[in-house]
Amino acid sequence: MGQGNVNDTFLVTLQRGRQLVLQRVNPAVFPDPQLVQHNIRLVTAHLDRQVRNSPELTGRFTPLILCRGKKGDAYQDRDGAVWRLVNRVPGRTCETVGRPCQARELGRCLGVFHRLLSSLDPDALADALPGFHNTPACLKRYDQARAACTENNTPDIENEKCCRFIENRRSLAFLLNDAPELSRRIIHGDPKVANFIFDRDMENVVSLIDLDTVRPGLLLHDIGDALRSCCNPLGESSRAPEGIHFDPELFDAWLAGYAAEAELLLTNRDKAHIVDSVRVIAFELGLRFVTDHLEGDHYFKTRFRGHNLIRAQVQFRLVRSIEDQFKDLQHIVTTRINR
Ligand code: GN1
Ligand code: MG
Repeated sequence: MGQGNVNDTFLVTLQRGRQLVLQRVNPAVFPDPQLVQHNIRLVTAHLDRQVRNSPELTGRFTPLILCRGKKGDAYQDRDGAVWRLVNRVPGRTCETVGRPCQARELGRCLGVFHRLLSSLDPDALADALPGFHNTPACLKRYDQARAACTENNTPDIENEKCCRFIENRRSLAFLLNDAPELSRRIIHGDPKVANFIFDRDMENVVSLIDLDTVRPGLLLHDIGDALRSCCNPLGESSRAPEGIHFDPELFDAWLAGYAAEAELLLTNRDKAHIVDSVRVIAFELGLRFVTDHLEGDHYFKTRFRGHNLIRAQVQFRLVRSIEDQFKDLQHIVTTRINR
């Protein structure tokens, strides 16, 4: 199932027709898959309790539920991989959205997710993926990969373009880390469009899945990540990076949806850094793709050599498009949520 870049996901249909989702957590990415399971256990139980206590959410947000077997909710394979089963939330997924009402729904659902988890202590969760969303560490790892690469072989032209882009924007990697007092909460860690479930008509978003990266983090990590995905109508695996742009209408609609649910979680500092957060997370993801290319494509699944470079170019185009519209986007933020 799905197009995950890291784990493997399967649809299981039982004899009587009930459907479940079976997942293998990639041990090459998550050093301790039992920690991932610990986080998911806490988060799913909390969401389930919260939704039961919020009648207005019935039918509007369906949480994932871990299936329990006789020996617990996880099976550890001989290769170290952890397997788990969850309910299948009926509905549809997509890689991109085009309509503002869909962007609004995506924002609303992430807002619900953040709001419901705001009553759970972030420190109860483990850091199951050290270094994740640590942009300066991503830059450092890129530097190391690049140094190792120029020693061994001659990099190609596309690669060089990406490297020049990174050189010109090194300071971007420190922007969120150096900003004081941004809100730290439990975050999803990977709220891209494909991780939300729409209903059959593609009108309402009913769930947020793929909880491997739930962790303590900045709300702005999630907000930036969600927006870099939602406001890119051509998608992160577009083969034509030249056409990529950051769509302000989708941005506006997403913010309206998020604010309706979770505006109270955001401080003025958070609000002031929303546009920056999108730029930083797009830059960070681009860095991660280039680094994986230089290291030989061992982290993200790729379909051809150079795939990670194209993905990186898409993210870098987004960064540029956000920079070109910076003032307008800041204005949208103030009209939408700086009341
Ligand atoms: C990876 O595996 P998947 O597709 O859920 C990655 C995210 C990236 C995303 C980009 C653990 O997510 O950080 O944003 O690809 N997950 C991990 O598509 O690295
Ligand atoms: Mg994921």
